[in-house]
Amino acid sequence: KESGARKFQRQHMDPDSNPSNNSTYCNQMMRRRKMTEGRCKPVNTFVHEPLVDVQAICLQGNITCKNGHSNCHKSSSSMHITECRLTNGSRYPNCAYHTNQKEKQIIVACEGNPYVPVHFDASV
Ligand code: 139
Repeated sequence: KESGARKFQRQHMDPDSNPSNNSTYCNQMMRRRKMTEGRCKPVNTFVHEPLVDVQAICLQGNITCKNGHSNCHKSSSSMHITECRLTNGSRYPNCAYHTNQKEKQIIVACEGNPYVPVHFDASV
């Protein structure tokens, strides 16, 4: 079975690309990374930074997550990200997304030993 750490990497890591406002990025990536199977995942963020830099966030500022748990961490630096948001008229199985590039600090939840990202909480 896929581990939480691997699932985070599949859903949120894309270190080797920087989509130049490529409006098809999210439509392709949400499908390629299997977030349009069974339903259209409504919001998903991809991070364009080295995996080691995202894993290191687990050692950075500890904060409370949206669900009230205390295992969230905010990156000390801003990161290159792409936010994928389902378009208003989009209906499964035709999942269509808005693609938005941003540079923001990100908040992830970490778990395990090694203590690594398993959930994307927010960007700020
Ligand atoms: P999710 O199933 O939420 O978590 P995504 O992050 O991809 O999957 N876990 C925690 N979950 C929440 N809070 C904590 N403190 C947790 N600690 C451990 C994956 C696994 O992480 C575990 C859970 O038990 C779970 O098994 O918000 C809903 C989805 O939307 C995404 C992130 C999230 O899915 N999203 C939201 C973005 O990608 N970007 C945004 O800006 C907002």
